[in-house]
Amino acid sequence: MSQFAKERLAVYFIAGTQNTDRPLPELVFEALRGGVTMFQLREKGEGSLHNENERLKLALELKELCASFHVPFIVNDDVELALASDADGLHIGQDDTDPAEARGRIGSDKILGISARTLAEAQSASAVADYLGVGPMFATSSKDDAETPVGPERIQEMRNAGITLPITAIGGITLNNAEPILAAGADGVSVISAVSAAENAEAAASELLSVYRSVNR
Ligand code: TZP
Ligand code: MG
Repeated sequence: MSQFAKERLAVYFIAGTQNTDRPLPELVFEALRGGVTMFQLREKGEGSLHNENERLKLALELKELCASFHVPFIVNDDVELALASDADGLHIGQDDTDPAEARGRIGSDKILGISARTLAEAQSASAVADYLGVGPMFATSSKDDAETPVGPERIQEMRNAGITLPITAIGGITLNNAEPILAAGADGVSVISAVSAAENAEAAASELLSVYRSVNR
């Protein structure tokens, strides 16, 4: 596993072409200016790019943008794209590539994130992941096939059971509900709409960072 610092998870912005009417790099640039600490390209669902060359071109542009802010660039699900763009890491869900296979393909120096909704999933992912994405915390409209929300209690349950891996919470997280999630033992929050649908993405990112800092000082 890579030397992954959990502080990277403070404010994890996730987005794809489908989440904005504007050019994605423009939105990501604003989020980076606002202080997001990690970015994931999640090019998925209705309105997303399917052409391989277009996906790679976008990934390379976003990777460079993130690098200029010293922010890790993570690719969701698509191992080929992560490799082709030399992304800093890969994030996979329970129905995606097998975790051990994914780790083997990206190598030990890259960041591997795995979605875990249950304690059993978290325990099994802990063998190969650098961090866990736990959720959905709350109801969300950003993921078509999102399962029933588990709430911040699930993070507490994982911590009580001895899961020590860095955890980012995901699903329906906003400025107004981030604090109890961090208090429950999450190392940070992952958001799509709280930043991508905000009137001012930079301000939204910076306000989320302020909540993180107010809990972690
Ligand atoms: N995985 C679980 S919930 C979710 C993903 C990708 C969507 C999160 O989006 P939002 O807009 O922050 O609820
Ligand atoms: Mg998936």
